[in-house]
Amino acid sequence: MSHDEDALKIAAAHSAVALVTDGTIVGLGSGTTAAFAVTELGRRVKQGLRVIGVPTSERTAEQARGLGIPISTLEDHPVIELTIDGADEVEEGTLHLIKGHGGALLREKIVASASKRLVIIVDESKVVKRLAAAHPLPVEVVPFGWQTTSQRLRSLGAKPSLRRNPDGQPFHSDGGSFILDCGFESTVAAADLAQRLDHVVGVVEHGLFIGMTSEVHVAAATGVRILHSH
Ligand code: A5P
Repeated sequence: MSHDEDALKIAAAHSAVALVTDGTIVGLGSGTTAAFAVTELGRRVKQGLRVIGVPTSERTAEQARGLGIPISTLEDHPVIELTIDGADEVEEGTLHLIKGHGGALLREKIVASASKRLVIIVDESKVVKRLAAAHPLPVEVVPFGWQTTSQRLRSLGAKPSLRRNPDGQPFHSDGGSFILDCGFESTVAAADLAQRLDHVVGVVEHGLFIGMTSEVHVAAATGVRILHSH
């Protein structure tokens, strides 16, 4: 990761964390950009800001604990005022997203769906005209019979590849699922594909976040611009 890329992630993260006010229940996203937001939130908590964080992954929970950010669960805080999270791709205009490159998409989607406001932080390279043209779509599947599920995804036009750890073993999400990274050769109509994926037996969740984004803080060398959903 270059210094410049980190600087953009930090700029987007700080822009979003500036929205957090005293007493807010905040959803804490996962991934490298969201980690910068958690760091900034930790800094403000040390200065006296009172918040409760609901983390979207074990890794984020550990980071938040280490920074002294009080954390809780959806059981205790079923409604989250504001969630700040990263994304792999943001579709221009619609603000539909691809998430899950970091493997936390299920918990991220559950927290996002419980949030009044979903604020996405990205650098400008992640804003695209069409989703899934450049990056695969992560689809979380039950390990049992995953090959059968993979075949079903092929019939929807996907080219699924089982995500593996560096040691060659299958990657497991925090919930113990596998992830199939699905490339698509032809253009994807994201909302339509999401609906189809919702009905595939064996799919736990997929990384298409349709109509969930409230705003996107996009960092470029010239500054941070904010895209709003309509
Ligand atoms: C985690 O599962 C993902 O959804 C991340 O939010 C997404 O991959 C963005 O990650 P980076 O900020 O590390 O690029």
